[in-house]
Amino acid sequence: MHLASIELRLIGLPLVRPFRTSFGTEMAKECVLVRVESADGAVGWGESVTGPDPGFSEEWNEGLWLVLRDFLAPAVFAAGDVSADGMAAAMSGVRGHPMAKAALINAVLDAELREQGRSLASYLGAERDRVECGVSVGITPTAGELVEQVGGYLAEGYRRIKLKIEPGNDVERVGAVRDANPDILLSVDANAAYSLGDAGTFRDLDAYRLLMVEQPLHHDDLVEHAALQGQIATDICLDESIRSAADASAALELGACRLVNIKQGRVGGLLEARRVHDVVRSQGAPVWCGGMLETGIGRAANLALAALPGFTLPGDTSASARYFTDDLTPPFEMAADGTMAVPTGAGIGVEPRPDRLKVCTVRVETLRP
Ligand code: OSB
Ligand code: MG
Repeated sequence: MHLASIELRLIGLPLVRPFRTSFGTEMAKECVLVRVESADGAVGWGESVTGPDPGFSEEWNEGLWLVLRDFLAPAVFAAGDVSADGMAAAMSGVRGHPMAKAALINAVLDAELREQGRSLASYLGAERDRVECGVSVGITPTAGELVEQVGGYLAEGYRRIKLKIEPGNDVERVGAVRDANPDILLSVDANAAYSLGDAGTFRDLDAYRLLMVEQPLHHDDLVEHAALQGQIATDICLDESIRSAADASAALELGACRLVNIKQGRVGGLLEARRVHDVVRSQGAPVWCGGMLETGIGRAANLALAALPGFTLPGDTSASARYFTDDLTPPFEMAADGTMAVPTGAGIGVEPRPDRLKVCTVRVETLRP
């Protein structure tokens, strides 16, 4: 399709509770929505997984905005007739910036699929119409509050609990949650807060039968993760370190992890995410769908992806109400059995509600050829 416009929109939605990780505290979801419109009037939406600062990755909202405005949008306009499939090549003159590329590729893919009347889930090769939901629980002021929050999520039906940890808030906290819930699927996510010298902490965590430990070490490292995996029983899952199918393949080959968290935005969009799924599956390892506290736009895309056959563990695909009192889209709800329906409409299957979009918008800029 020929793109007539690319609209960038910075948005902000308050979170129902602060979300604290080893790299910071978020009080609100702030990201960039990309809306593309083709010359024929087809419209598509993409949501960035960037936040207000480069804490999780090198990319962040203002940087993403500039690289889209000054480099990626001009490259895509210059390419003329583009398809989602050909966009990585059209944007290959820009090194890195997978999150910026993802937001634009996903928007074009959504527009194409809406035009064809085909759902994203069907296009990607989904084999389920519902997915299992887990929930990611931020670091709380006290262990008591953590046990209480976990109890609330379990009562709602969540099928896997993931605890954020950091040095000083780890073994004891995990022990408290495990003692209160001997049989649940429980995992931890360190967001790169530890070093190889902390291997003893992870050997202590082995006692709690965790499903996995996510990204214990440096965000960019595979070699040290392989060394740590050799010293502990719990499976390592990588998040930050995996930015492409090639990274995933190398990490498994090296023994740096035994499973992979796929966040489509982190790997350059839905098409590369499917390649990560395929390569990890072919190497015999499971994947699961990560999250970045997405609004309904990003959540819809994640749910379609999570319905692929290699996603064999519950994802960070929680209900809208876990994040927002009022989502950008009609709310995604989880059934009492801890599953959520995969959208069936054309493209991602949802659109922002105009009234909510207006209230949540901080800034808009429309780019044209
Ligand atoms: O590491 O998985 C992470 C949120 C923001 C940044 C990084 C991460 C997360 C989460 C939230 O864990 C998962 C969700 O969207 O519910
Ligand atoms: Mg993570």
